[in-house]
Amino acid sequence: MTYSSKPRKIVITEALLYANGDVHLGHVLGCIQSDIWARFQRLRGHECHYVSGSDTHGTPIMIKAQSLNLDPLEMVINVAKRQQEDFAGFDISFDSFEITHDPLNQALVNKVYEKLKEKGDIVVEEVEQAYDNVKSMFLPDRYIKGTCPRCNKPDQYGDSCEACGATYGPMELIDPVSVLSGVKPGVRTSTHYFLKTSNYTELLKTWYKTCQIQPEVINKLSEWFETGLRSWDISRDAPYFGFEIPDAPNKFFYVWLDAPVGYISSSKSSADKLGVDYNSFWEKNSDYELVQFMGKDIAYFHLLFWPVLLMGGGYRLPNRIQIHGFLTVDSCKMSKSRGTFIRARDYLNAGLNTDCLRYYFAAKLNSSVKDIDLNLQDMLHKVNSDLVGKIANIASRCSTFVKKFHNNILADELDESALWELFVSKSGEIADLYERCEYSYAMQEIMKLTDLANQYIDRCKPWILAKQPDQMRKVHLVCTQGINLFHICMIYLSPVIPKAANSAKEFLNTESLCWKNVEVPLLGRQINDFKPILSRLNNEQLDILLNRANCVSEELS
Ligand code: B3M
Ligand code: ZN
Repeated sequence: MTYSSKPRKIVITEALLYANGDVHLGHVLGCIQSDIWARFQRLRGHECHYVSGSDTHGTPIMIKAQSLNLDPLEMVINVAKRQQEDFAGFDISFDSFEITHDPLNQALVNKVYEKLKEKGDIVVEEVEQAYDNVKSMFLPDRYIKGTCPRCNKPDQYGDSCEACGATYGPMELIDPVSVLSGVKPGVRTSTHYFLKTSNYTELLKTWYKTCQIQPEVINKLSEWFETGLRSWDISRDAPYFGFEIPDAPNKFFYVWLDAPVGYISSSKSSADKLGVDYNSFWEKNSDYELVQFMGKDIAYFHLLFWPVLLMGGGYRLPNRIQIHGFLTVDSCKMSKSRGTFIRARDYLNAGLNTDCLRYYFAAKLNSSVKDIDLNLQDMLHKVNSDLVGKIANIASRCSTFVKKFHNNILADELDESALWELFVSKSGEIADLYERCEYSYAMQEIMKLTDLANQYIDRCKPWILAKQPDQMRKVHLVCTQGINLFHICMIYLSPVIPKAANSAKEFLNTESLCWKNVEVPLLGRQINDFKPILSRLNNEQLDILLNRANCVSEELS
């Protein structure tokens, strides 16, 4: 795909987080990926609406609220607020962040449902389901545990065995018990509402051809289609925290129906801020691009069910689905018992600079769905060597002389314009890497430039020239050149390290680090005193972080 340089209009979504727990670094990874993309597009001058929110419905949320003796709505509002603060701590620049338990969302969900019904896409069927007689509720598979019927491993969930991988129905477990009451569930019949996704098989296949989807994911899609699309159960019986189905008292929409519609309702607040109509994002033939970011575990919902809701509801379809892998810590799944379950808050409260994690993730992220590993020692090394040792070093080496001999005024020409032009010429290539979410390659290209800049300063040795009175003009030109190379590198890096980019902006005394300023040299102008744009990470900070993560494991276990 090629992109013209003319202004684009883009709606960017990040998956909505369940409102039943704290944000952890795995969630932060996903948001950093989409945030870098959103910041990059804004920097390029495009109109962006970066939308997310809290997914507030479903059985786990209802149960959690009960266990805390809270009204579920009160709980989710509090959790969503905390989540929003955590994301803000990592400079995730959402333009909209709303909860799905919202009147507009309910109205939109009802509208989609009515349209599907009119089209004959909803069917009603009797379903047998496990029932907890003590709690008086139907039990989702995950709320039933028992011994695996195949390998006899005890304490397995009602849908699959973690030991042997067998899949089965919950009542096939040996000695099944309800996780909620501890008693053996009964079986009851109930009427459920199903969405016939198979009515959309051909339309889905046509959409896959035009939507930008990673090749690994396309392969997965063919697997799903091999057996044909099964109808999707979109109703749940009371008690349930969600939206009641309008023509079916005591039946609720399954959380996965109203959650993605939450992208639409949440986008309204971003649209309002710019004085545009959010309907224009979602109508057929919309002139907005729709790019959706998410983790690999929910690709299924976004590629099979969500587009059916959009088509059924008369909306446009996404142009691009960008899927990322999970976060591992020291090559293992994050684990509370190992103390590697790191919450966003642990990181923030340990006082670590968030640009460090953002840069570390960017240096590892590319457009594949492979998992990303966090190793704190590796992060320390990478951040100290690249951000402090390379990028900040350029500015700190040159700024001293500009301050001491020239009152912080830059020279009116560059020392080596060819080198400056080389930096400028990388703009297209680096932009293309950001566009394609190949951040790790973008970081490599930028770091090659910082190496060239440092080699240039090493070669010119302004600290030696500065001792020779007849070389003062040369010192001025060399340092002006170095500061200009720093300026370009900081523009290239600013989607990734916004805090450092802000300090750089102050130092360079420039209004903005927008992308097109790469081509505008800073000459003959006043700059400010240099302050470190980022300090080194040290082992004490990492120890504080790990201690906090360990405390969380104890609190939770
Ligand atoms: N809340 C699952 C998750 O948090 C779900 C995503 C909804 S996106 C519409 O991973
Ligand atoms: Zn088993």
